[in-house]
Amino acid sequence: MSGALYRVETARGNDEQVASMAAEVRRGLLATPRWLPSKYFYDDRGSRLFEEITAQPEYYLTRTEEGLLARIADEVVARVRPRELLELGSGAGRKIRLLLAAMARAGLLRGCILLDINARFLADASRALARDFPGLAVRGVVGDFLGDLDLLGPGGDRLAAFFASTIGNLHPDEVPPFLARVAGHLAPGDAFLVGVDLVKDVARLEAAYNDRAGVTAEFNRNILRVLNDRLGADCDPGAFGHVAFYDRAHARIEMRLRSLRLQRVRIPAARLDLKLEAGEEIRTEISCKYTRASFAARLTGTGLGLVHWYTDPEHLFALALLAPESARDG
Ligand code: AVJ
Repeated sequence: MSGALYRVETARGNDEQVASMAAEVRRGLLATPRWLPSKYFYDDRGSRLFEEITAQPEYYLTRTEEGLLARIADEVVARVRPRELLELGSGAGRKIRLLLAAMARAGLLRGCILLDINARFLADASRALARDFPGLAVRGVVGDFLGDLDLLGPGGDRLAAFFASTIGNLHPDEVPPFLARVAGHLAPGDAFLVGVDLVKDVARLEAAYNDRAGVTAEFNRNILRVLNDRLGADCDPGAFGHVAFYDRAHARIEMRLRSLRLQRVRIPAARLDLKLEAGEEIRTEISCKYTRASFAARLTGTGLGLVHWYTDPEHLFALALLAPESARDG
């Protein structure tokens, strides 16, 4: 039998993951204002809820990015001529198929690496890609795109991709060091395709994070269930309301959980016993929105330059094609 060509590795053991999560949660919940790292949304239920968000009529991001990618995939592959695709934060791994198909059409497709925080989604996506692209060698790495890039090895004939405007979850100050680290895994001639949600009408932005069906609210509250499951917390998700609004000054959506009453929350693994006032909020996510200029300003000193800025006709979303400066400068 032709064994499907895929393997999945985990960067860190479970105890180590729980210990670092406990430390991060402790630090965030003791800060003023309180916050939680948004990567902890994505257990199996959270990853599924995010997939459900992408199908909501208000959530224009995913369908706009997919439409744009379908239009430009062949052109990007013709420019970069990659043999290996590397996707950061791959999730269900649908968009990557558009690029893999373009690479296959160009006769270039050899390997693909997926990095994602959710082991189950990663294994499912890796298996499905290996099945659907015969001969493709798929490597799945369970990890986080901020901490675990070093597992990805050196570049060369590589196109890296970071879709969904997940880069918006980073504070703008974190973007240049992140891009510089990605640049360290690219060789001259390689490229990095980054999905970027754009500054737009406030009503449209706020609607995308307050869908009528309430899926985003459920996704937001899911982080509390993750605290319960992984850290032995006793959070009551029903005692928190969903808050999402656009902060114009910082050009970002902020998502928060608002305590609906005075309550106590215990998180044993994080050695926390908190009293939350009625109305007190915990920030669970920032989702920064960019313009071409504000995004380009984040590239300074990263070793990456903007090769091309692709956008949809309505200018809702952009795909920025970045490349190591040395490659552009010759
Ligand atoms: C996939 C992280 C980019 O910020 O729009 C969707 C996650 N949060 N609805 C985003 C999300 C609320 C999404 N990212």
